[in-house]
Amino acid sequence: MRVIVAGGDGFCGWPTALHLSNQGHEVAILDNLSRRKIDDELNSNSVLPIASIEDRVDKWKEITNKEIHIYKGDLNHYDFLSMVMKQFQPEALVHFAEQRSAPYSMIDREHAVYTQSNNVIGTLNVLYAIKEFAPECHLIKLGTMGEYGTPNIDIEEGYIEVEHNGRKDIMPYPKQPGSFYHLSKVHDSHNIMFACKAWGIKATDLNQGVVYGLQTEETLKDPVLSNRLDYDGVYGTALNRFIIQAAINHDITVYGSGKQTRAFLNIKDTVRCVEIAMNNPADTGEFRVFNQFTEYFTVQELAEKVQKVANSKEINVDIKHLDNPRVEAEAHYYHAVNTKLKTLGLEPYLLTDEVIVEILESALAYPNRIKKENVLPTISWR
Ligand code: NAD
Ligand code: USQ
Repeated sequence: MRVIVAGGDGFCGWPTALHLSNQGHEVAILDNLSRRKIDDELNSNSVLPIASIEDRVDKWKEITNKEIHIYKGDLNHYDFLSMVMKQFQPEALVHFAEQRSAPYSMIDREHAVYTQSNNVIGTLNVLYAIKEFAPECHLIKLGTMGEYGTPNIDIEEGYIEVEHNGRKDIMPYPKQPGSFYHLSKVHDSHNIMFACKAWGIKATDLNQGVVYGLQTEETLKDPVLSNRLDYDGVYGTALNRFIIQAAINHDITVYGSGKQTRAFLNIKDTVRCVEIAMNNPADTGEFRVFNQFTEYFTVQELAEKVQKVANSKEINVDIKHLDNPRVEAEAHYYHAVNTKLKTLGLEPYLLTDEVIVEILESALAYPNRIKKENVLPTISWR
């Protein structure tokens, strides 16, 4: 299949581009490299050094003889996007290309506006570009489990049957997101659902949980292919961040009580979920939603798992409960359905001590790249 991976220079997008290329698909990466510029803005970095997009793709060609095309540019520039769609004629478009940090979106008005305009207008452009230049193209869009929030009832996969005043209907599941970033995903979902209905577009919204891990089978083939590993208070996410904190003997930063429950998956499963969605496309006009996660944990449970594994490696690390910089429920019900991807064949890699050791050892190899001043959270929701 001819597939565009938008956001293919990022943490999820790069390993996905390699995986799809390895499966024999013809892959083009579209990316404006904004994430590398945000690293500069925040004076932050990936724990493992990452090669330029050109060097990454050249190395892949050298090792596998498979070509990945690069389109450097912005989804918000419609002329650029139109050119790419006309030239490449994709059968699938995997859309990772958004500003994905909740704390970044909460810095101030400018960062909230940037996040929502980048994400919402970018996706709107993608919808128009599919309609205009590749109407058969299947859109595989990365959404987030955080769109649902933490309701006091079970979370279904995108839709729920509602009975009201004696009548029944299947409705989109209610959304109660917890940041301007998570809200941008909700706005995207609404726009995509409408475009499917109005124009007959085929779309799958992958409501992904928090991704942990680092490498995949493909990124391990050479250090130049290495994935990025975020740890800072803005882009670092719960489990990876805790492991990197342990690697530098920093207290593990649990926000508030740590009873918050979130859905998680390994990056190795991210790439397979996208492949599964691509190989089993939505129907014409269908807006399909998959909950893309494999397990859920409280933040405290993750901190304790990391502490235990670190202790086994003779690293002593404390768990510290910080005042929660976010506005979120800390004690809540959480039960979410995730059957659709498993029904289509996903066999999850679950979280084991070995997985934690693998990430820990990667971080221990680069202690001097971790900037201690970037570890504590500095952005408040209030
Ligand atoms: P990332 O920041 O590492 O990668 C995003 C990539 O998109 C970057 O390379 C960036 O340069 C590019 N990009 C951003 N805006 C763009 C634009 N307007 N035009 C072109 N390129 C643009 O993020 P990630 O962790 O790889 O996340 C990828 C997607 O998956 C995001 O949509 C995110 O919301 C979603 N997601 C991520 C996680 C996670 O834990 N990382 C969990 C759930 C969902
Ligand atoms: N948390 C801590 N300590 C930390 C960091 C986070 O206790 O040092 C807590 C947060 O308060 C929150 C939970 O861990 O309750 C998850 O936070 P996170 O930073 O790991 O993840 P989040 O902000 O939700 O965002 C990440 C990705 C985002 C993706 C989302 C999936 O950055 O792109 O959409 O995970 S989900 O959470 O399912 O919406």
